[in-house]
This record gives sequence, C-alpha cells and structure tokens, in this order.
Amino acid sequence: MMYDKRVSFAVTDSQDRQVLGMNEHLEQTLVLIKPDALKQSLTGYILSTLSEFHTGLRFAGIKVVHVSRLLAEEHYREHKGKSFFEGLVEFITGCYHYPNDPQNRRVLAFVYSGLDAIQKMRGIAGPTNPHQARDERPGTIRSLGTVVQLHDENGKVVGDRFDNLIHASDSAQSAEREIKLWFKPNDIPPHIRLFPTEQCDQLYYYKEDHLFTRRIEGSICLLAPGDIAWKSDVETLNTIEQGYPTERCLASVAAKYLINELEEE
Ligand code: RTP
Ligand code: MG
Repeated sequence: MMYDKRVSFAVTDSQDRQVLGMNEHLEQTLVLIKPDALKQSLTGYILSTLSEFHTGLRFAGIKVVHVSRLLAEEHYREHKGKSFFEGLVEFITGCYHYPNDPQNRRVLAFVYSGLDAIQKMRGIAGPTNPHQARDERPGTIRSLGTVVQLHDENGKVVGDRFDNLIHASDSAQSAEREIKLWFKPNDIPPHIRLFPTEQCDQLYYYKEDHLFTRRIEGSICLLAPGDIAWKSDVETLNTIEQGYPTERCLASVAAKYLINELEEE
C-alpha cells in the first residue's frame, strides 16, 4: 500500500483485514450524505466534520447519485418488511424532500479509508434517532437531524421516520457489501482498493432483473471483456449465467452499473 507508510508493516488477520497495531485496522467505510442534509445545505459542515484533519480518514471514492428504488431497496435490504421501510425508501431516494424536483433528488456517496474508519465514522455520525443523538451525544452529526411522524391513511400515527442526515457502515461486513454495492472498482484509485478485483472475460447485459450475455433491446451493458470488476461480482454473474442459485442476487451486482444511467423519477 502506498498511501500510508505504516501500512508497510501490515499483516493480515483471520478476517482478512489489515492489522496495523494491537487494535488498529486499515478499513474502508461507506458514508452517504442523505437528501435531508443536501436540502438543508449541511454538506459543507458534514464534510468539514469528517475531514482528514478531524478524523485522520481520507477519501477513496466520491460520487453524486440519483438513488433508484433498486439501489435503495438493496442498500436497506435488512429492513425490508419493517413498518418504516417504505418511508425509508421514499426518504433515501429523495422523493420526500424533493417531491416535485426529481432533478434535485440525490445523495453524495463516499468511501473513506483509514485506521478504524468504520467505528470512527459511526461515532461522529451518532445514534440513529436524532432525538436520542441530541440527548445522549450532542455534537454528533445526527443531533442536527429530525424525527418525522408517519401516519396511515386514517391519520393514525404508525411510526417514525428518522431524517438523520448521514449513513455510515456499521461493521466490516456491511462496509464491504455497501462499498461494492455503490462503487465499481474503477471509481476508486487502484492502489487504494481494499477488496479483490478480477478482469471480466464475458459480456453481461441487464434488463428488468434478468442477465443476458448478448445485447437485447433496452438492456444495459454491465461488463465487457477486459473490464475490471469486484471478484465477488464476477463470481455471482458467472454463477447466475450458469443457472445455479447464488447467495447474492443479481440486483446487488447490477445496481452500481445502473447508477445515473436511467432517468427514473
Ligand atoms: P444507517 O444505516 O442509515 O447509517 O442508520 P443506522 O445504521 O444507524 O440504523 P439502521 O438500523 O441501519 O437503520 C437504517 C435507517 O432506517 C431508518 N430507521 N427508522 N423508525 C425506526 O424505528 C427506524 N429505525 C431505523 C433510519 O433512517 C436509519 O438511518
Ligand atoms: Mg445501518
């Protein structure tokens, strides 16, 4: 690794993380600046708070994303079926904050890299519920968020939506899944990539949750021979193409290749 001198002493532990000292790990984490933060012009404040000066963490990848329903559902798949799920999708796709302005519906997605990046970002973000953040961890980013009551069609309160400004991966496993969901390898400079990549040797097209190895009308090309992809994505696509069941679904691979491709509202 070229970007941190201390990494030259790194060894690999049983979970394949780079171990630097007794308790220090070189990690990457996914951070999202959510639509409520953009609407309130808090982007600059949040980025300053997360800056290398304050956190010791560095950018590895950055993008502006119009979040599709597909990406939102994949990102929050662990919450599918919960009472707040639909509200959460409406929130993260920007539909709630920009009901009449689809052109403003976006989030800013970042990969941050550095020692203990995951827990550092979780700490600065603060508790999920902004009211709790205000009470227990004033000064965290989410202490500036809002709680909005959700109602059913009869006006009865059915739960809360936490407009909490920022997402940060909650574990090494989530960080890997989420970074690979939002970012292609080529969105991250080669010497800063943490997860294995592979050169693809097949053509892969996607349309309506189906995979094709040749172009069909209305399909989008995911990968072509020679493209660099996450190794786990190539394995998933090969398995799907051969007709075997896979642990990961097609949408979890395709979502990042569809980012900013479709003019979905
Ligand atoms: P995030 O994934 O957005 O960083 O948030 P988190 O880890 O702190 O919390 P998580 O449990 O993963 O929840 C994801 C998002 O779902 C919404 N939520 N609402 N009303 C509720 O009880 C509830 N619980 C979670 C929040 O917007 C949270 O950020
Ligand atoms: Mg979470």
